[in-house]
Amino acid sequence: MEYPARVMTIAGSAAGGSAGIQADLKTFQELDVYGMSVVTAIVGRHPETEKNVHPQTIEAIEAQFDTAMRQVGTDALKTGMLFSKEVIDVVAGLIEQSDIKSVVIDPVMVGKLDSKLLKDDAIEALRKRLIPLATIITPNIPEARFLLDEREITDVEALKQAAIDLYELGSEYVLVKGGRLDGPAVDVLYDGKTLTLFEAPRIDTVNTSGAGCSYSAAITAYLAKGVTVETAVEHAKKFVTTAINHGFTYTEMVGPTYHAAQRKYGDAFDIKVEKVE
Ligand code: PXL
Repeated sequence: MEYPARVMTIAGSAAGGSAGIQADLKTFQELDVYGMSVVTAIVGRHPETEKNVHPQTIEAIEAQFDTAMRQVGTDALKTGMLFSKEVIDVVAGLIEQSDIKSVVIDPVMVGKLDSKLLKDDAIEALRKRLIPLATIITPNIPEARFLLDEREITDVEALKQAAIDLYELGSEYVLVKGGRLDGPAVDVLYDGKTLTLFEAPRIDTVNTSGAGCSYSAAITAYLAKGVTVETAVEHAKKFVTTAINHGFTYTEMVGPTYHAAQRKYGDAFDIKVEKVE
């Protein structure tokens, strides 16, 4: 038997099941890779105290990473919600000491339901310590703006320029996701030489909680399987677009994407891939 490729997520636990570790593990399972997790914090709002982020200790974070690496090892790693400068520094150290081939950094900052998922003083550590270790970073528009200079990003031209400028932070690839623009959902990939545009149709739904987590988890899964970054992004965008297309909600709150959609309903979407020299 050929064993599945191994993937690890270092991220927050989202109690509602749509985002964070839960979205990552569901995505990993759908794409037939062996998923492992390091929980950095638990996100769930207490009805009386209103406390929403419950950080784990550095000891607990290191223990999870060490256990997963010794029991299994990993081919690819993604990071999601890291929350504090201290956690970012520790995670950067763990990555530096490992020989993990592919590292996907999703610079998670704010959740769909407006949870603050990164402390203000952590942004410098993200920029200086973690992003230079990345194979690929996957900011959405608010995250790209925050990592740059708060510039406006209101069209695909600005998305391309943001990708070019973010490349200076030292990752091998930058993927800036244009999901918040009007029109089709265009993402821009930059490798220091070539801009590649990935376009999917816009889907009219509010139930996209965890879409970004699931997208970067799918990229991680495909990289673990050994495809190129460009192919990983294309396949992952197809996966997440299909999951968004079948998004739903159990309540009046913003609901999850449907991770099983591609398996159950097949690929509904072709991703248009266009290279710009
Ligand atoms: O979707 C961003 C996100 C990431 N990680 C965790 C979250 C959320 C959004 O709520 O809770 C743990």
